[in-house]
Amino acid sequence: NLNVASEDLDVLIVGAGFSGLYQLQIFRKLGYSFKVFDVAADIGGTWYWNRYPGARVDTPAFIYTFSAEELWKDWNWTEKYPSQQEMRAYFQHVDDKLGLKKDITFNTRVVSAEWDDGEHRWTVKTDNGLVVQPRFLILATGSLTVPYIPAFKGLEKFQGVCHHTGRWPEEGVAVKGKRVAVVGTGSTGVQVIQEIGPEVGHLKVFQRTPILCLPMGQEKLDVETHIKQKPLYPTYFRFRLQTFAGFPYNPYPKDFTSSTPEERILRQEEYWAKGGFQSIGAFNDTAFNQESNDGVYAFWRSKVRARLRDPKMQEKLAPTVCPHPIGGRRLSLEQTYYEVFNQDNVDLIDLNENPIAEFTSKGIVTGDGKEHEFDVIVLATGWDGVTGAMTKIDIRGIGGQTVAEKWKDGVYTNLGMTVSGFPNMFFMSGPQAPTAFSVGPSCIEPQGDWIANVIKHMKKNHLTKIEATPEAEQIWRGMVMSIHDKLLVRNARGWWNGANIPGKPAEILSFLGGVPTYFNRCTEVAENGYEGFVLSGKGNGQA
Ligand code: NA7
Repeated sequence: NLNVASEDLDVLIVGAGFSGLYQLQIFRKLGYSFKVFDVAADIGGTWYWNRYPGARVDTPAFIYTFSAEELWKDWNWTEKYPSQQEMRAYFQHVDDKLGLKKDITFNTRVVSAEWDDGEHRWTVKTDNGLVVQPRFLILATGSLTVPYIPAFKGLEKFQGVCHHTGRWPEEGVAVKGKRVAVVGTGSTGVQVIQEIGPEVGHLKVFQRTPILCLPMGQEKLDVETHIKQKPLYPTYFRFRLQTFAGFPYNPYPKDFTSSTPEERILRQEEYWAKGGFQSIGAFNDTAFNQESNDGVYAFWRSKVRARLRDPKMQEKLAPTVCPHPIGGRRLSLEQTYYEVFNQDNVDLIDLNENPIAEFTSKGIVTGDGKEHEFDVIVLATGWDGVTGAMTKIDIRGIGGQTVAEKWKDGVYTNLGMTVSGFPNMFFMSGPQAPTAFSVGPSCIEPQGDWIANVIKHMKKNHLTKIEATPEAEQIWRGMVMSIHDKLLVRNARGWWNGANIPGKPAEILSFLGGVPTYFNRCTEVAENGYEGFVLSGKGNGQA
């Protein structure tokens, strides 16, 4: 496939993480010509890049995988929530089974893509001089792939070791006994802090917003457990598409506001003991009712405070008033995060009281004028999420407009997979789909199937161009926004709504109507002959 003539290329897939690999094996089975480009040196996407200390999946591994039996029947996870190293071993296993790597061009970054409306093809260029002209362009570029490093004054002056977590060096960084700073307390910061906390000499955590962490409930898994569980895997893989967030469970069906105080306590204690995201003990009304949200928060706060010795730390990490509605920002799973803040050699610097003024050759100066000296600074400052990987590529559709220009004031898509003005371009795990609010692989497979089915339909009917209509985009955007506006998430700010990136329009970037509703709509659109799209064939007019 690597030698296919450019003008005969059916599909270019950008990215070789879960999404790209899923597409690769589909098109290979269909016998279509395709290429896959990835800037990394190996497969795995997110799990290739995120090699910072403590990096770990926080979804139970048995559903955080491809669903094909040939890929799980002789693969056994060692932990319920596996490490990044084990995720990489999993991807290697997938390659051992399917031999995917031989069809991928690594170390190759796609820098531009231009639509040719005469030929009905894209012209795609890479940073190492490749030029290909696929009929279809599939952006499997991931939702958290473009690191965000704030424009800290003097950052370049620091003489010690400083890395963003998403670009951690393969050979690692020695932190034992060192003076270490962690800037940022999202899910990534949590994992780094609990991993390195016990071994560093001194740790200073620079926190702007406290994160709500839940007990992970980590378990070691033995082969017997897998033997018992595997007969149920196919059922779980189907069920994950029937639940709101693609997990193997649904929200509790009762409202907090109509439950008795005893019911509330018993339910919350029962779920807390389970571990995982469900341990927040959310009720049916927690996402939209402030009283329910406050009640769930009060329970969480009491549990976390009980683990912290110092009342000042209690207030910093589990404040009296919830920093944002529960469900408005992503929760995180922890194992020993809070215990780290009981250590004598750990300080928390609240950036709301004492912001970062500048970086110096020795460390970080805070607003109070104090210089904090470090050997290592970890930037756990997040990502230009969901849209960043797409807007970074110079993608020019009809009339030469770029995706970045089109989305300058807000995102427009049809079904969270296509963009009007950008024919024959599909994206996975991107904006206005449920991805950020669900389990990655749960959405990737049906999105991948939907896209492959469109392409199959077009080839079968000798069609060469498909484009979403601007009207369909307006309707889809309206639906995404109207669901969001009913939920308390509207009062939160973070990567879910782009508010973490200066200058990026702050608006919800995900479809929050749930996984089943989303895919039912996608299926309906296909069954109605791709309503909301215009399909045509080169030389044979409108279809
Ligand atoms: P997140 O969740 O976006 O967290 C980034 C953290 O960095 C967060 O605590 C931010 O504070 C902090 N941050 C960002 N900019 C600054 C500046 N300028 N100064 C200080 N602190 C800053 O990214 P993660 O990588 O942790 O997690 C991303 C996802 O990966 C996660 O949700 C899971 O889905 C897996 P803030 O909260 O904005 O006040």
